[in-house]
Amino acid sequence: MSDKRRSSDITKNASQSNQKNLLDLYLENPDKADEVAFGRKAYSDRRGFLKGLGLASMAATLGGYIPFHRNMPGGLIPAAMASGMPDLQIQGKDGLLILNDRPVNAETPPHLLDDEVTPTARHFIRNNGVPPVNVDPEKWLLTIDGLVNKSLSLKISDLKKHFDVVTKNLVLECGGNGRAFFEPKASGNQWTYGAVACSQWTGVRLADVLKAAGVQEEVVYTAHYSADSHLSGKPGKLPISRGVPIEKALGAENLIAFEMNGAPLHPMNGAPLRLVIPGWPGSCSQKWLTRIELRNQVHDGPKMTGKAYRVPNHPVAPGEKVEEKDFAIIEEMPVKSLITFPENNVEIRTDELEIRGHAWAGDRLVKKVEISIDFGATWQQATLNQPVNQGAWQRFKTTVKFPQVGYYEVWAKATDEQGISQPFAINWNPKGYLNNSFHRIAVRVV
Ligand SMILES: Nc1nc2c(c(=O)[nH]1)N[C@H]1C(S)=C(S)[C@@H](COP(=O)(O)O)O[C@H]1N2
Ligand SMILES: [Mo]
Repeated sequence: MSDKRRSSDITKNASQSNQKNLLDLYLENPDKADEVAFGRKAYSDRRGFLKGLGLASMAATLGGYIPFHRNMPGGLIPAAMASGMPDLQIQGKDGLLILNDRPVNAETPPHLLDDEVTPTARHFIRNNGVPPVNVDPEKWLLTIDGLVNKSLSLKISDLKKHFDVVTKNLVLECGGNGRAFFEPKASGNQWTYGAVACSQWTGVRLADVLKAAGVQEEVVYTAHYSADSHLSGKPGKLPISRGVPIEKALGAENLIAFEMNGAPLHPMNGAPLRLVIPGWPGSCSQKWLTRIELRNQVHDGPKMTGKAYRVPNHPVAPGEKVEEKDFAIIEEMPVKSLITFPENNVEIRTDELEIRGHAWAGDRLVKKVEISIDFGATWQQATLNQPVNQGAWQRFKTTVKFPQVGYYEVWAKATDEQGISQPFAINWNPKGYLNNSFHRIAVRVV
């Protein structure tokens, strides 16, 4: 049909990018691409015309309301994406690469994460469902209930009025960051390096709010609920509802946040209210937060059970089948580092080069970062800053000297305060979580 012809017209443009991106997906399978970008609801609606969630998410993606949306055929590549650009254009986001999966999932190339505080435009997006639309921050309500002395129902203005408002730089990293490098392949978003960020969050301490409600003796776990909807469009079906042990929840580092980087949260990063639970998988940090329930058992909401955000509780060989009873919930994230300067594949004409990046280690401190330019034969220690607050990443910096022209790889290795270092090899697990192997970049000295 004519849709097909439109697609093939731009094949040349698209093939310039070797990134698996939404444009490629449109070329391969326009209906699937609609589903990926705008949700299953939009996909079916576009047979008729775009409306509701589908229209709202398309408008958000394309950066504006679409007056003639009724005329847009299903599976048509929006021209905004078809100009040979590898990036999905999302209003307020810049330079992110879209991954081939469900409604908007986008990561940040490492060299765009060079800032101490990640700009909102470069904060990755990981959605399991379809974000809520027509959000009114003034009317937004957060409920704290379950095993509490007194249930609370709080507006954002109540949070600001009754609790300390604090600002912290906090690392969020998806548990599946680095999944693309697993062999055999693990299913799920093929994140490379960029499902991590350290923005500056403003909000109230989760602990203060829970204590105000009164945490009862038998509480062991939190359960987080939100206003996004399931891809199936089934009312009441939750895309994700995770929680953390109460001991972690009561840590002073965790926020219920209403601002990032001095402005209201970005719609794709959870506006108007979200949790930020640094040091643990990003999935613990519920976006579009509406309710926290305190429970006397480990939470069993969607993505808490089975293989989701779980890893084998004993070492396994690559490709080995693991029984479900042998999986354990991921808690603290492992030590990791990222080289943010220079960009991978640089060519330089000098023999000295500054190397910069960040390192982080769950709830622990990073003790040292080492750099190698000889495939790990020798290492030199980089200078390493203390975190600006608990939960922030730590800047590292050093200058390396290349002995002669040629091809080099710069490797980074961080070690945490317990003496645990990043491994060279990937710790394979069925769902591809927790890849904290060295970050490597290529440098050509010419
Ligand atoms: N309500 C809701 N919260 C959510 C998610 C989601 O799909 N829905 N995704 C989680 C996952 S898996 C991650 S890694 C982080 C990503 O946060 P970001 O999109 O702001 O980068 O949000 C978490 N919170
Ligand atoms: Mo995630």
